[in-house]
Amino acid sequence: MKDRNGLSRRDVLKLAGGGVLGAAMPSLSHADDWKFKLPPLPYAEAALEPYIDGRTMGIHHGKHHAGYTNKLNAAIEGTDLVGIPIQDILANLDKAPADIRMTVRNNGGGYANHSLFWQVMSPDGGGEPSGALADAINSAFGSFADFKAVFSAAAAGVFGSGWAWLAADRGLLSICATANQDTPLMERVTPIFGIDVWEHAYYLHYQNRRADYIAAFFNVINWDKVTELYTAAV
Ligand code: MN3
Repeated sequence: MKDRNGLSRRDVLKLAGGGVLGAAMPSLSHADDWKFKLPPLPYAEAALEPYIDGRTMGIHHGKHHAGYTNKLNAAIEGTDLVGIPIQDILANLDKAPADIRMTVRNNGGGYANHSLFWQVMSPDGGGEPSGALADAINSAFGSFADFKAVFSAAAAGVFGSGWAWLAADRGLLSICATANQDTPLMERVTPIFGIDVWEHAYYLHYQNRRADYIAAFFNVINWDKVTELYTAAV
């Protein structure tokens, strides 16, 4: 059942639990509580060197990701989207007001994509997954080496700016690519890791050598975190 805003009863319950009531009665000190916050990097900017340089990480997080976050907040301020979790906003872009829909798509996607991206990298990363995720990768792609080849080709094949993803649709793993800041969340599929292939992610260190950046990325993948996300998604 949909109300006049196109929200189902379930959406409205989510809204009530997600902070709209709080946003309607702001206190002075909590007036900004509804805003999406830039998550801190879970390691030092230079921690992923030599694979990803600290200056790139600093600009990428402190300027690009911060920019998406601020523009997303500015776009949704005062709208019905306040208080809705980002994955629900992105899965229901058709319900966003038409005049801000593209801004929310680009900056909400950028906010969500980078929030995931920092988590799936680690200075202690690399190697191969084990356990349930390894089984799922072997089952879907044949072997880890086959998976790596297909994923790397997807990332190399993005024309212009975008992402390549490993996504879990219930138990089923798939590799896909998206343009700009689009995300599998828009298709209600859960990304469990992805690589940013916008030039801002690698140009300072790798210039036009995107393939070298993709190869280096495999040395910092945080498979423990990806396994956790996979387990949560299935
Ligand atoms: Mn980026």
